[in-house]
Amino acid sequence: MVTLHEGNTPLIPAPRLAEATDPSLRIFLKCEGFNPTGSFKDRGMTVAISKAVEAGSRAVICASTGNTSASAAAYAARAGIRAFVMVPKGAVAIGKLSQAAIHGATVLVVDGTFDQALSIVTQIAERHPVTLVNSLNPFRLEGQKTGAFEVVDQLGRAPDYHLIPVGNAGNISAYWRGYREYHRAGIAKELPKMVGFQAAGAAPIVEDRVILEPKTLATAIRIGNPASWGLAKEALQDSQGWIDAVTDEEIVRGYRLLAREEGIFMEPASCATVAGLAKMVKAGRFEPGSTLVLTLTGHGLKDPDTALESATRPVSVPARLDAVLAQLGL
Ligand code: AN7
Repeated sequence: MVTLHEGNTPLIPAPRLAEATDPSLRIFLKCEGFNPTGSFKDRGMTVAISKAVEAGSRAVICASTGNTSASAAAYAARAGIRAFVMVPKGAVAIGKLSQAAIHGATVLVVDGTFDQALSIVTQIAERHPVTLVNSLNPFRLEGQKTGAFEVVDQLGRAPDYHLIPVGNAGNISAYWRGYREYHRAGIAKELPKMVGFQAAGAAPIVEDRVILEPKTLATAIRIGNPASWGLAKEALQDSQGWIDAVTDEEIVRGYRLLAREEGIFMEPASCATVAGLAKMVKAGRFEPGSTLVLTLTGHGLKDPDTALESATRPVSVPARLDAVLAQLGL
């Protein structure tokens, strides 16, 4: 097994989010940004890379909005095999790019979208001796479903609603599979309603059409033609859940709220769930007293640029006591 001891991430209560939205709700945050490479992708990558090595593969390939490439690069390094990653130009957060680079992956920046890159790497993996580690690789979702197992283990039950950001739509599908398996095994008596959120400029499932030029500041979910579209629709239908879109402005509001009120710094795509929480509470979509889990998919340090742009700027001061005190207003 090729592992960096991923998983076992904390499920943290979020009373201030409840206060800010609906105090009757019990809200918990599944902090997937605390995985080894800073995102939930590690749960799937440990399985995908282990199975690739088992099958004798010496190289893996993926297209990525950033986190998959960071995870693939790290696990390939751990396994001693090569990683080729393709990312869209100008649309990947700097932390993710630096991870892929330092782990020794061959990084190709494509002048196009994630969806175009995914189509290219899929064709390459069909014809050449490299293993595709995008979530079209079935072992990825098998690993990612453990997120749902852990939520039930930690909460002692399944939540009433599970809120999750949707990009390529693998994770919502994986969580639903996990919940169903635990339910079938009798470990969870309940099943949650799965509630997905896409960014308004990149909401193909919400709008039920391919988006050729997706746009959002949440670059992780800037995806116009999700690979697991069908599985995600099944998850939404079977769980009696739903999917909605949140604007970049709402995402940034959620991003700041989470960081400032709960002390948890997650990247913008993750905060589509916080934005979605606020929007759905306003729309009266949650039964009062319900238990909610939000998957926070990636760490805030992945994208320091957006953090600085979204917050009060640091202030420069001369190295003098009076000048510092004047700034502090004490
Ligand atoms: C932080 O890295 O697709 O719906 O190439 O990085 O399972 O795709 C990332 C996706 C949510 C969406 N939050 O999950 C990639 C990539 C973060 C992400 C998603 C991603 P899926």
